[in-house]
Amino acid sequence: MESYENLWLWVGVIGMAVGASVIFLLGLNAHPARKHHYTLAFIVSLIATANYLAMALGQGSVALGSRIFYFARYTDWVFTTPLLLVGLALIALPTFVARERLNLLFGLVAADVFMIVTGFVAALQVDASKYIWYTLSSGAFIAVLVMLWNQLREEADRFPHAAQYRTLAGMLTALWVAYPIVWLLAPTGFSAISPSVTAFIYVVLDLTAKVGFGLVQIFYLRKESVPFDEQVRERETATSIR
Ligand code: RET
Repeated sequence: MESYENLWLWVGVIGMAVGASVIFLLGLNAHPARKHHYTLAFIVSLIATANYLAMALGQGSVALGSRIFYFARYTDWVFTTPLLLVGLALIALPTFVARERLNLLFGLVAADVFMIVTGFVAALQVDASKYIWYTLSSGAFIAVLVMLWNQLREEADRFPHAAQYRTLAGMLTALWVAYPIVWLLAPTGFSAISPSVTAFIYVVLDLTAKVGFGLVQIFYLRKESVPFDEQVRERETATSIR
């Protein structure tokens, strides 16, 4: 059974590497006004490739009490989850508006980084004190979701990607909510599921939340003949929109 755990980590390496390559190739002929979306999605899958490689090679984990602690999950998430949120925010808002919403963007990124760092501290504990950190991390997660579904959704509603934003935010919410549940069921929590089942669920979630989520965004963008920023500039004057 344990050998399957390693198999799932290699599926992560290959899946992320293939995802990164596809996104890179699609980015080669991307419209210059949309290139940053490809760059973000590419960096996310590249970071995941490296972290999955470290885990598959046995370098991204250490023995902790009776379990193996995969610290590389957190070195992945601490970089990739903020980038995923910024990518989503740049679907909601044209870049020239996003520049003026730094408070919201920094708030999202800060709450998200806080969530991953406190989640990392939770995973490091071998006694029940981990649930204190877990609760703190969950509080930050709720803050992220509140910002996505209140402030950012309200902003998105003023722009042409309102519908795409809702779909993507819905996809993100459904996938991200699964992580703290898996964490609780996994050896990090109650050990209700084995290490290999945990590795399997995480790799499915990670591939969908990174490569799948990136490709859906790219698909939306490629369907539009006029890039988002230009659509907004054409529709209204910059001053009336701000
Ligand atoms: C932890 C445990 C502590 C409580 C909470 C968590 C949330 C983790 C999340 C991770 C998302 C990861 C993604 C990865 C890449 O694609 C740290 C599991 C709330 C939401 C999207």
